[in-house]
Amino acid sequence: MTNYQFPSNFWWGSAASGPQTEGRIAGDGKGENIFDYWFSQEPEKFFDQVGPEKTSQVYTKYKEDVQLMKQTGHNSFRTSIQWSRLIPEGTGEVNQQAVDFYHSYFDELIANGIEPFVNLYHFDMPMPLQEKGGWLNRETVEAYERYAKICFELFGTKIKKWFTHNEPIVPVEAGYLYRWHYPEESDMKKAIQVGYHEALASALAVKAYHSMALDGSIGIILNLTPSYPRDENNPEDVKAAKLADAFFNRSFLDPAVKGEFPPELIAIVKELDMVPAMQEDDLAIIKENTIDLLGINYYQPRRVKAKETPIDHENGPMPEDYFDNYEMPNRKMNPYRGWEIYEKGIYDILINVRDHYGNIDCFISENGMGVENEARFIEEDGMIHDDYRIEFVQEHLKYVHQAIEEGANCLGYHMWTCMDNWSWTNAYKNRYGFISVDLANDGKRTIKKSGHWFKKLSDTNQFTI
Ligand code: BGP
Repeated sequence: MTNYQFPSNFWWGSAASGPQTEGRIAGDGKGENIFDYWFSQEPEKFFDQVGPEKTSQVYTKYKEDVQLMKQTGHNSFRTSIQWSRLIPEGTGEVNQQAVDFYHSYFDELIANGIEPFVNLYHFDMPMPLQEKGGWLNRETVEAYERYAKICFELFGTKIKKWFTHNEPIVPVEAGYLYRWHYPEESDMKKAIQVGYHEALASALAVKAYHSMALDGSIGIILNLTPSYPRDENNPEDVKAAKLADAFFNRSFLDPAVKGEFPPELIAIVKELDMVPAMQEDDLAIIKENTIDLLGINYYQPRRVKAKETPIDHENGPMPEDYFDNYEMPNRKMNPYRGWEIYEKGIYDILINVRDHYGNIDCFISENGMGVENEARFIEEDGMIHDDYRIEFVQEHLKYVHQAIEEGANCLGYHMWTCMDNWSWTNAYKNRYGFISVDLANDGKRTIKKSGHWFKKLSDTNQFTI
């Protein structure tokens, strides 16, 4: 048996987002974002046709939910403000009901000993801004900067941990490369512009926050997918993995932490003649306004080999022109989500941040396992016995522990997610929470076995296996 002991002030908790949990009620003043709009147009694209207005009703149930967070050992919890709730048109009027809601939600958390971590953007572009191009349009960067400042002014004395974006690569790849999310385009030039504007918007928010001297920290949350070459001794595979890493990880990690885009990516963008539209001071703004704190979402690795398949010139260019994805034989999979489970990846990320990113303050801001039809694991006590989730967390925490022992500056671990929530087009297909949500029964909440286990872990700061 080995005992894994964590630092005494370690952040234990979970993450969620506004659009995936709050829901909408008549008269709440919320404006439409791209997911509300997309669902209204094409509900068949969402699992079981469950849309974002339903979700887990946190807007009305947050007091009950905070008690459940307490019972599952949370000392911290991340959610996001919905831009389209706070400023329904994206620009212009602030919705007072939203201000009251977020104040009350955050107060409830604080009063119960749970520190709220607040993110500003979680894929939820207000529709009036999307109609003018969304992140493609420079005006969105300005509107976002104003929105960020309003958030800091309204909630800055209460909230001490801010994040500019969650997984900014997702709007790039999902909206403008692989057609997973609205506006379902595939256009490298647009994708580059979107990514560039998001990185710039982040730096502008960091700048605004620091100028207000608010006695907290600001960071960004990135989904880092370590890129492993098929064969470490094959230079072509290694090169392919490096380029995949530049596209999907360093594209945001480098500007956020070092203030510079990776040279490999700049070279590709120039070679493609797709340098984004920029203004004179932009690069200086990015250089001078780097983050204080890095949130790391880790779900799966990326395995890569040298390009073997022909380049699709008709539909390109695409990142995959520079590498092929590699399916490693015998890899461990989460079959429901189709993602590989590779626990050591979390260690490799933390060591990379230690060695190449100045060992910046960081924490695991998401990690988790989505499983379909968890009702089959309900036992006589009425509880979902999700032993697989406990094992998943333990196996990842072993590696987090090892990285900390070796000097990584990892300050906490947040699970995705607190209670089952709405997963974009997958809606409620895969469940991730410590707490189940029964959609057929007015969203009734029940703590899963993993939630009780997590409480013990958080109370004692350790586990033994
Ligand atoms: C992350 C997102 C979350 C969440 C999670 C699970 O990428 O930050 O919003 O959804 O992944 O993924 P999915 O919902 O696609 O199953």
